[in-house]
Order: sequence, then C-alpha cells, then structure tokens
Amino acid sequence: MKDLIEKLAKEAQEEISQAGSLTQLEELRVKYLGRKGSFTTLMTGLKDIPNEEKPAAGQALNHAKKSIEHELETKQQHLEKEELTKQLSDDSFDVTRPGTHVTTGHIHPLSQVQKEVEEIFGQMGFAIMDGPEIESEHYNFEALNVPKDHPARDMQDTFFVSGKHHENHGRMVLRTQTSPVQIRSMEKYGAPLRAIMPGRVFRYEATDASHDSTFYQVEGLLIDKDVSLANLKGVMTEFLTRLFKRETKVRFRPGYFPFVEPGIELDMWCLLCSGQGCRVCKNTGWMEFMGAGMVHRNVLKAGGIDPDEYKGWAFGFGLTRLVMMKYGIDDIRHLMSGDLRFLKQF
Ligand code: FA5
Repeated sequence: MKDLIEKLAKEAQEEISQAGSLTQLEELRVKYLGRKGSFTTLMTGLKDIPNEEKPAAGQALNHAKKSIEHELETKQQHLEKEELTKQLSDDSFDVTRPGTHVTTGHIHPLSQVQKEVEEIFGQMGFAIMDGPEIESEHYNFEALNVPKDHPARDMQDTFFVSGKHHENHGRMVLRTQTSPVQIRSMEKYGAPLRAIMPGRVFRYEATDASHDSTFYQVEGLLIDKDVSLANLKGVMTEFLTRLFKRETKVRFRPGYFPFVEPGIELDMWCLLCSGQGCRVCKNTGWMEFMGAGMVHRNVLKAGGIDPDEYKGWAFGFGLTRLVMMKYGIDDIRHLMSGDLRFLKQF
C-alpha cells in the first residue's frame, strides 16, 4: 500500500509540474483528489487492508494528499499570474497610465431653488401641486376670468398648438402662467385649500437679459373662510426671510390681473441695500417680486367653490427671476442655455 501511495504521489507531482494551463490543472485535481480520484479510491480501500497496517497507511495517504493539494495550489497561483501577464500584454494595457476622470452631474440651480421654495412652503402647511404644460384655453384664460377677445389676453403673448382643440375647452396652448393649476386644484380638492404650484411656462416674447420665452413660475393659493391679504403679507415675509436667510420686508401696491380683485403687486426689500436705496433698486429700496390678490369670485365659481362661503388669495412669482436675484445672475438666458461653463458654478 505504502509503495502504491508513493508511486501515485510521484506521478501526480510530475503531471502537476508539467501542467500548462488552469484547465489542465483542474483535470488533474479531479483525477487525483476528486470524488472518484485515485487518492479517494485508495482511501476507500483502507478498510480492506489488515488492521495493523491501517495507521501507517492512513498517515502516508494523508501526508501524500496534503502535499499534492499544496502542489496544486502553488501551481495554480503560478499559472494565474502567467495568464494575467499574457492578457495584459495582449491588450497592451498600460498599468502606469493615469485613469479616466469620471464626471458627475449636479442639480440645476433652478431645481435647487425650487426645492428650497417647496420646503419652506411645505413647512407652512402648503401642498405642492402640478399641472400640464400644454393647457386648454379654458384653463389658461376663460376659467381665470379672461374671456375670449378680452384685451387682458394681450398681457401674455401665447404659443398656440396648431391643429389641436380640446373638445369642450377651446384651442390648446403652451400655458403662459401657472395660474391654470389654481382651477385644476380647486376642482380636484375643493375648499379649504392651501397649495403652491411650481412649473414651467411659455410666452411668445422677444428675449432679452430679463425675459425668456421659457421660464418658471410658482403659483400660490390659499382658500378658506376667514382669509385676508394680511395673511398673504405674513406668509410672504416669512417665506422671503427664510429663503434669503435675513430680515426681509414686503409692501403692496395696486396691480391689475383679471383673476384677482383687488389685485396687487408685491415688492420686497432690496436685497443689496435692505431698503436704503441703491443702484440696483434705482434708489427706491424696493424690488418688484410678484403679482397677487384676492381670488376673483368668477374664478372661485369656475373652480366649483361657492364664493359666498369661501374666499382666498393667490400669487404668482417668477422662479427664474428669483434664482437670478439669489445668485446675482445678470442674464436670464444663461439659465436655460445648458452651457456647462455657467452651470458648473452652482
Ligand atoms: C402672471 O403670470 C400672473 N399669473 C401672476 C399672478 C398669479 C397674479 C396669481 C395674481 C394672482 P406676470 O405676467 O406678471 O403675472 O408674471 C409673473 C412673474 O413671472 C413676473 O413677475 C416675472 O417674474 C415672471 N415673468 C414674466 N414674464 C417673464 C419672462 N418673459 N421671462 C422671465 N420671467 C418672466
């Protein structure tokens, strides 16, 4: 038995040392140590030899198995290294070359500020609502108390979607304001209601440093039984103070929008001089911020809310202009240009 073990071990060692590939080596592992391999068969055969020879034979067998396992392991490492070197030289891979820099994107400044606005209003109990960018004339104008052929339609130059008509709601337009979402929210949720509606709007306008044909607005709507413009003043003062992280004041001036009565323009303290007067605010101490007012009775009715039971206020400001103010951007067109040299600064 001992001779047989030694002979087999020698044979295995020779074959292992000559193996030229990992596949060959695996075949040898199976041949000698596999379930039906030579050493396993010898192990099973131990039970048939005389008892006094068993311990010595068993020991020799274990010793031989261990040394073959060791040889296989060493040879495997050697072959793996050889194969890797060959692969590297075949692919002409230069391990000393510097790696390629992987660039990561980041959130667009408009989206960053939109998120901040949503968070602040969210903390004040306002829901966030959304509406379609391609809208019917009904929602964009009629339901907002701007009848067909009314001169107020000229306040917003409109892109019409050619050939598209809503069966009951007139032509389709690229919405010129986020105000149509007021009506959609009233129809869906009724009163009381407290929500903001940020989104993209479009106007057929010649662009300049402060006007684009695609820009973002944020609409706000609060409807309840006992609501006044005093609440709006409080909410907006709090909102702007939190957004700009410094004391801010707001003031109202009369303004005209067909969907509110009375209508106002809200100005905020000039961010640069805090009301003292400077070049940016043309020495007035104030900057125009948004349109607002008490929701017109006809608008509440169009949204399915009884104007004798409920009232409310609404506002709409330009998010794009707000981003410009926040970061001191001097030309609105940078924001939608997709120019990475500009965007990487935020
Ligand atoms: C409106 O769009 C009203 N829907 C706002 C409103 C809502 C009033 C609810 C009352 C109640 P206006 O056309 O003024 O109003 O636009 C609102 C804001 O959008 C402006 O203050 C300005 O910040 C921004 N804006 C208007 N036109 C452009 C433009 N071409 N490019 C960039 N921002 C613009």
